[in-house]
Amino acid sequence: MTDRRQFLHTAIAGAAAIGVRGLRVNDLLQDADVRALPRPTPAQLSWQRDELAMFIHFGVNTFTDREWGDGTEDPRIFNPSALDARQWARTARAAGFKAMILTAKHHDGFCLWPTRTTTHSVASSPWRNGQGDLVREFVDACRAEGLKAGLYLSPWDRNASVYGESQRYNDFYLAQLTELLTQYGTIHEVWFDGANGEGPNGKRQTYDWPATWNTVRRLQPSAVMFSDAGPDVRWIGNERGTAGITNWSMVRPDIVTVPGMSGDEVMRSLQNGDRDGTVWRPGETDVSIRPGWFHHPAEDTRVRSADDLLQLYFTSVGRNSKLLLNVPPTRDGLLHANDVDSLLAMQARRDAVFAHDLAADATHRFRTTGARSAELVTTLRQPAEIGVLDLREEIARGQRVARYRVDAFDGTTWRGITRGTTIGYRKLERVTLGVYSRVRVVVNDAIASPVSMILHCYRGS
Ligand code: FUL
Repeated sequence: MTDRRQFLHTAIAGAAAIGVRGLRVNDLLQDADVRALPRPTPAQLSWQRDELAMFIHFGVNTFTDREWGDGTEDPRIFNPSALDARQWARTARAAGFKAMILTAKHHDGFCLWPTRTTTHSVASSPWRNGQGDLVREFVDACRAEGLKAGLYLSPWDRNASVYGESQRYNDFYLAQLTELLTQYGTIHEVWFDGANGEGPNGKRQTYDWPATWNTVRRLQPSAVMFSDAGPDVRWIGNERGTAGITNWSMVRPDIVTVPGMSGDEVMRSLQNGDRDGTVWRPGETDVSIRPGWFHHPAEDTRVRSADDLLQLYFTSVGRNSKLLLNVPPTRDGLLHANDVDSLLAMQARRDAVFAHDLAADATHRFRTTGARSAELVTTLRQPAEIGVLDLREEIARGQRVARYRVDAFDGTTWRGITRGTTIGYRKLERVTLGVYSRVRVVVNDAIASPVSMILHCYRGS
C-alpha cells in the first residue's frame, strides 16, 4: 500500500471510529484511488477524441526534392504556382480529419511566414511577390473548414547564424515561437521534434526546453505540446504508424525528460507508456502517406492505398493513440490527386466499416467482480455476424484496464475470440467473422477499480 493510501486508511478508520456522520469508507477509498490516477486535461481529451490530424510538410525541400535542406537554399526557389491551403483543408475535412499541423519552419531554417527574426523566409521569395504569409493562409483555411490549426517549429536550424551560440539562438527561437503564437489566433498543437544536428558554423545547440514549454503555456494555454518528452502528448517512438499493442496514456516523466533521447527504456516508454506512470501523456503516431515527409514527384506512384490507411487507423487510433498522417503538397502548392483519392477512399472504407453498430440497441450489463476485475456482458437484439470489436474506457476518469479477454456466445457455447492488455480511449480489434448473440468482456487485471466500458461491434470487411 502506498503511503498516501495508508494515510487515508488510517484517517478514514479514525473518522469512522469517532462516528463522523455521512462518511462512507468505501466511497472515500474509491475516491482516493481515482484521485491518485493521472487523468487528461480538457485539451488532451479533445486532442484524443479528434483521432485524425493531417501533417503538412512543405517548404524549400519541396522545390529541391530533398528531405532535409542544409540551410543554404536560395529563398527564390520557393514559388508554388497555385498554392491553395483551402484545398488542403477541404480534403482533410472531407477525409474525416479534425486538425492540421504545418511545418512553419523545418531544419533548413526557411520560415513560411514573414518573420522579423531572419530574412530567410517567404518575404525573400517570389511567391505572392514577397508579400505572402503561408502560416496566415494555413490558419485561415483551417478555420474556414472547421479544423484545428497546429504548427511545427523545428528547433534544429541549419541556416541561423546564431545556431550553436547558446542563449543567442534560444532567444532567436523563442522570438520565432512568440510570433507564431501571438499573431495567428488560437493554435491547438505545437509540435517539437528532437533533431539536434550542427548549424552553419558546425556547432550544436543546447535547446532550452523549459523556456520553450513555458512560452507556449503562457501564450497559448489551451494548446497541447508534442515532443518525445511531451509535456502534453508524446511521440509514439517510430514513424511506421504503429502504436504499442500495450499502450498506456500515462508515463513516468523521469524516463524521457527531453526530446531526442535514445535507448531501449526510452523507446519502450514511448511505445507502451508506463503502467505506473504518474503523468497523463498519450502517444501521437506520426507517419507519412508516402515514403518521404516532403513531396517528391518520383513517389507519386507510391502513395499508400485506402486499405493501408485504414490499417494505420487500426494500429494508431485503434491502439489508444492518435494518427498524425502526413500529406505533403506538391510544388504547385496543392495536394496531389493520388493522395486525395486515397484519403477519400479511406474515409469511404471507414464509413463502411463503422456505419452500423450491431450493439447499438443491445443491452449492456457491467459489474465489477473484484477490486481489480470486472465484466461487461452485451446481449444483442438478434444474432449478428461480428468481425470488428471497438472497446472504450471512459478515459476522463483515467486509464485502468491492464488485461482483458473477450468471449462470444454462438448460441451453443462461449468461445474466446480475442484477448489483450490495455484499452484506453479506443481499442479496435479485427476478430474472425462469426455469428454471435452475446459478447462478454472479462477484465482480469486493472490498475484501479474498473469503471464502465463501452463496446461497439461491427461486421467489418
Ligand atoms: C523528424 C524530422 O527530421 C523529419 O524530417 C520529419 O519532419 C519528422 C516528422 O520529424 O524529426
